[in-house]
Amino acid sequence: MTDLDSILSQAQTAFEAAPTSAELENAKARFLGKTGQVTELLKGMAALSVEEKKARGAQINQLKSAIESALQARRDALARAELESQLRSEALDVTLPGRQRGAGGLHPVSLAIERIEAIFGSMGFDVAEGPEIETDWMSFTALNNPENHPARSMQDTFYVDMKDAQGRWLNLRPHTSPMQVRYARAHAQKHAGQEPMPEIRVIAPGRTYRVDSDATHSPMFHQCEGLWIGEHISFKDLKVVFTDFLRRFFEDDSIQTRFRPSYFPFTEPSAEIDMMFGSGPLQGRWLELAGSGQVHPNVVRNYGLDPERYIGFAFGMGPDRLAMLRYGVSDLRLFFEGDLRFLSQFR
Ligand code: 2NM
Repeated sequence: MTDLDSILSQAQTAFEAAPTSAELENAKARFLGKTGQVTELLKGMAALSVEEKKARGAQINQLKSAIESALQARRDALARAELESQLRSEALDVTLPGRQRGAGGLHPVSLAIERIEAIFGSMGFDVAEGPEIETDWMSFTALNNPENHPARSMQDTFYVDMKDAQGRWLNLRPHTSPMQVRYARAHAQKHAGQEPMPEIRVIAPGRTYRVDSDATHSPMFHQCEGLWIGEHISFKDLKVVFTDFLRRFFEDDSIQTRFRPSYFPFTEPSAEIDMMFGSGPLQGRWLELAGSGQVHPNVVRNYGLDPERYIGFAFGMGPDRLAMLRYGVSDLRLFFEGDLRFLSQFR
């Protein structure tokens, strides 16, 4: 191998080994630069005769152009590689679906409560609001629960480890009745001396709490109670109002209702309300749906009203259960797990 062949192969090896354009240009300087090997060869020709210069010059020029084409080949290869890696890193799949901000939606239980409020609203019922932490008197005493009633026990009711300003123990309300007691007392006070007192027509939807947890009970659940008090409100009105409500809630005029005698401390007489769909997958089965009754005279007295004059009915139902029936949900716990795959189906 001549000295020229050796330089060419050194150049080819150096160019191939250059990983970037910048390093390739450095390698180029070692062969073609001012002090590069080819330039040094040309300088070395000064001492040669004219004949020798001709032959040697031609060989060196050949070497120079061979090195230049090796350099150009490597430049092209590096440029291609750089372009390819840029294309890869900036790749854009225009067939991907666009990114959107997800639209929010109401929880199915909220949807059920909205339906309940709209239907009772159309029948002249106001919507009560009230605190979730209550006094013993509001949760139990006002509702005619005796001092030793089991509902007051810690097995059934969550107590708050705190007393109010009057030194009364507090609890997480086990039903929404306290909202109705507060509403009725405010109503009685507001219309004191007015003849006749306008009727009380109100529903009380909201969160309630009991020490209970399994497939059909959650320690936090929802209730919606209703109350209609006037001078001539009877059980017949309860039957009409509640049956009409159910038919509108489920959009099914073939729904039938049944009132079964029962017991609650706050109503006398009391009844469980069962319903039966006239069509659909649940057709022909009685389903327990609500409790109800004529408000007990002691409770009417606690509203601040004369039970000899004012009478009416109350009922209580579970919006969670109504939502399960309306939307075909089989497990109550799904409502409270916050899983968007479940919840977004109700948007
Ligand atoms: C129920 C069942 C029956 C009810 C009673 C009252 C009040 F305040 F008038 F005493 N509110 N709600 C009631 C009656 C609730 O839930 C199963």
